[in-house]
Amino acid sequence: ESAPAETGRPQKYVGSRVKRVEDRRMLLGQSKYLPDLEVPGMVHAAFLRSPHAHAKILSIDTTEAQNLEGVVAIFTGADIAAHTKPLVSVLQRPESVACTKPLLAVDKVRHVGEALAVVIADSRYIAEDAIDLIQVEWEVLPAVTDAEAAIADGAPQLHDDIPNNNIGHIEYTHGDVEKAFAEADHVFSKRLHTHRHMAAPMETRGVLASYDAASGDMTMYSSTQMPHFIRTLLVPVTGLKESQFRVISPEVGGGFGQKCHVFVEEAVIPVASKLIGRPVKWVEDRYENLAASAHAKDVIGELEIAVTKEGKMTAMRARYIGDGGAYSIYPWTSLIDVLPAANTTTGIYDVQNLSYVVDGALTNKCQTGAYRGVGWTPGHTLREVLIDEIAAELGLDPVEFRLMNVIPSEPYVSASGMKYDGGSYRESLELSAKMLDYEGFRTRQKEARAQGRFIGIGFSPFVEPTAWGSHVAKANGFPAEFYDSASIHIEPDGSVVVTNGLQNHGQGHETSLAQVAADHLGVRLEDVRVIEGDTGRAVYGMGTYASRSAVIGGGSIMRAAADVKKKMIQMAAHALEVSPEDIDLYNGVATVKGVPNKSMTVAQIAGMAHFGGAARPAGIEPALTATRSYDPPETYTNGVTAVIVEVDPETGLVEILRCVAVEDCGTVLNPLILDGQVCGALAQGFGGALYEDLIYNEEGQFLSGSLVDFLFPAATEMPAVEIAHIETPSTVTEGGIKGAGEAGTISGAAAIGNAVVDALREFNVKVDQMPIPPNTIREMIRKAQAA
Ligand code: MCN
Ligand code: SMO
Repeated sequence: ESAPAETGRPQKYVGSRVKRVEDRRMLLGQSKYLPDLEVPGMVHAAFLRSPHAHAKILSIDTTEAQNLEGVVAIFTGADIAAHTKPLVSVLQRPESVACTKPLLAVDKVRHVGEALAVVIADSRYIAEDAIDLIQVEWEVLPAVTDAEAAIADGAPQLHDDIPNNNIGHIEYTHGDVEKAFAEADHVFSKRLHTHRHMAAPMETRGVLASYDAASGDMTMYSSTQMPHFIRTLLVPVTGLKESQFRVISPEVGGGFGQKCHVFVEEAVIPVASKLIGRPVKWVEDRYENLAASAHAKDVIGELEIAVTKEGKMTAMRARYIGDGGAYSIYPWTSLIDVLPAANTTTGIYDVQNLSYVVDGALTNKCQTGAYRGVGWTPGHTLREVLIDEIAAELGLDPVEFRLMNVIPSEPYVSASGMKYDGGSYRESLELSAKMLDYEGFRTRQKEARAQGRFIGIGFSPFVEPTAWGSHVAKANGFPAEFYDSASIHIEPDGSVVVTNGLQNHGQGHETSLAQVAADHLGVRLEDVRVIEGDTGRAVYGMGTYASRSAVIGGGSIMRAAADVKKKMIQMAAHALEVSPEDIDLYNGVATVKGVPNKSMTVAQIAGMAHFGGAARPAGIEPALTATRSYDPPETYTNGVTAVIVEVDPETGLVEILRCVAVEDCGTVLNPLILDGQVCGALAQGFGGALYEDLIYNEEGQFLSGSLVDFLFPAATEMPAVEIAHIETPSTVTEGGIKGAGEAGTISGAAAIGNAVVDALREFNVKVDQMPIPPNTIREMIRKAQAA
């Protein structure tokens, strides 16, 4: 089904449901993940981690542990600090306050699970046993576990150089917000706390580093989403030189944003390998991943909306307080949640008066960082749940109310300054309503109620910012440039190698980006090999996150392909004695237009390019290769998640009866992969709505340290998703592509929240937190009844 017709134009792999080339090795268990890797002489690491939320380290005694047979070395915080620099996390904007994280804690620990020593031993078992033999004397300090309390006066200070435990107080205003509120007929407000949850990738983190003293070369395997960029960021930390530092990301079993940071373990393990002169491997266990990687989306949001009596929203005033945990994550900072939440406050609505205040609190919990949908999720959930409340208060239909306020489908600049590149905002909402037969729904709802059933419908139309380019990075102060590059080589036999700086960890790049290359080169798909995730083999780039690979990877491949194709056509024209305009290069064959039997294969052209000597046209360099970069302007995907749920008010259980996903990500590369992205993102959105909650008690003890305590949905909890695509090509990106990786995780919780409220309409419940597991739904009903 994959190959385009041998004849007939235009050639198009892009847009077809090509099966993923990477699946065979995965389904057969042949993929090599980090834990599968073995290097001769390899030893194993385990980390000593804090049992306290906040404590001084008075002394640390490793003598007994050192003496255990099989222990190779032990490094404390002070030992590692002597050879490294700490991680310093700061945005390039004046409000951002720098936060320093030692690689291993030296004087003080600031959350349960923080690493303070590493043991290297012949086996992981021995290393773990030695960990138990290390004696630490602690002075336990009072912990702060509430974000609002943390930034209030008098809270225990976590870092000497961060007053008020606040890594950034940011204020923004656009338009005349005061006036709009003063003139409004109605003002509605809401507070909603999205609790911390996390990516919880099936594969945990892990590092294997091997230093070769003879050459000075470091090879590091890490389960990371950004091999080149962590290498760059580790240079000042480790003192290694980039030209002698190869980072390889093997098969990665899910990242979901968690693995697009630089973690202390990724610095400690290579440094330890260099110090002991042996390869060192560390594979994170599940407790470590839950307690000490990166949590996410812990945001308290408050939103006020001004509305006229005609139902037009005129202004929004928002406040977002993020709970960043004990350290501002490196390199993006823990403002990675609150800033995106603030930026998308107005969503798909035409509201030009906006103000927001953002605070980045630090508390004695695990750091928070990027996780699919980042802070768009909590901001979006707050707005969309409030919008349903407003519609109910005003006696308006929630879909109608939204349509009365929707932005035009043409390019539009939001009050926060985002440049939407056009989309199907109205159309997608109408389509989702149609797919759920919304017209007939209220009747069906009444009938169900008559039978004692509580069903409800919830709509959640979203914008998904994707593929941030460098100017978006700059506007926010993110410490990176967001271009990427692609390199294309046609080998002498005509087979094609595409490399880029992205990292495929489930998004099907080996297939979808090969489709782009094949189309734009005019070669056969089966001749294209896409290589990513290895600084030793692939051209430099920033890695895969922020739904950037289809747009930026695709765009740089298109550019490089155009250069290589032009050269192939020049060669073929020369050999076939026609002018380049007369050559049609398609599906691996260059043919003289109108003369089907006068042709050359790409293999013949490649042979000529590499070994053709005098047969090549004069003035044209040998070989067929090009490297190009792409740094896109802003592009925004849009769509709607809409669900029908049934709620049992007795037990608080929610069942998703139907789920509709309308997605508009411009030009679609591969609908099969895209559908997988849509469903996967929704599973995570629904997890955040119904199950996932990382809990600390008041002393800062972590209560969610296993997958028995931290629940997420499995296939059995997922509804069948009915997917529809609208294709509004981007007006600004190469090929009209927009990104698509995060939609369901942004929009899923609001859809569930709205549907639950709708199902329980007669109880008049309100959603003021996420998730809403059964006990919370019971609590919501009790609260509403008491009011
Ligand atoms: N796609 C398409 N047409 C488009 C856009 C995308 O066909 N217009 C398809 C392509 O096959 C593309 C894939 O969807 O390869 C994802 O594209 P894109 O939106 O560019 O996202 P990235 O490839 O940059 O992946 C990052 C994104 C993010 S930010 C998170 S978080 C996430 C996600 O991808 N993590 C994932 N999806 C994941 N899927 C898996 N299996 N594992 C993760 O860790
Ligand atoms: S959270 Mo996705 O890796 O941007």
